[in-house]
Amino acid sequence: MTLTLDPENGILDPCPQITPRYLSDLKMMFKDQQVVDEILKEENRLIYEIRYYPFRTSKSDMALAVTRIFPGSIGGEYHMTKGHKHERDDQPEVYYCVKGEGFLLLDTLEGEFQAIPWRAGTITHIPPMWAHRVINTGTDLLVFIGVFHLSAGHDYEIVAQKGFSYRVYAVDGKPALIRQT
Ligand code: M6P
Ligand code: ZN
Repeated sequence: MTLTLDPENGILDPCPQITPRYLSDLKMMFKDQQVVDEILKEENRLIYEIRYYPFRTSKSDMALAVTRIFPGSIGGEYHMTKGHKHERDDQPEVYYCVKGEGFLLLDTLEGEFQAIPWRAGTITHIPPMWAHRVINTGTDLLVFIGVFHLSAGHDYEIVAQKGFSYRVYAVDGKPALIRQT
């Protein structure tokens, strides 16, 4: 199976499934809930979209997902993915940044944390059991590819409960990692 990705806009062809993520879908992930509520009164902003393709074979299934995060911030906090940990403890993932700039946050949610600076061309292996979240700190679209086993599963609940150790804010127009207590 061969797919085509337009690196300029992150459009995948063919693409059987597109999942849009609006502010209302990741409301709880941003720190400033008052600002979230104020924005939601005006508009339910589209933060990012996931284009998904499952590669099904007789023995082992993989999946590819292309995510396009639009630029912007909520209460000074840059647009980001919801972030998840895999339900299966033995499942890693590879992320490849196709376009844009930002950070990949990796967090065990039990004290260990890494922020990987990202730009077009960066490839990061995400080990099993590490939660992962991508932040768009640029003024343009951030596009990245994720490749993982179809059975890995997404645990969003644990991320919502425990939270990442750091948040990424725009401070004087530049990204700053702020430790969460
Ligand atoms: C990558 C993959 C997908 C994931 C997407 C958005 O493309 O890891 O499995 O759905 O990023 O991340 P999230 O699910 O955390 O919103
Ligand atoms: Zn994942």
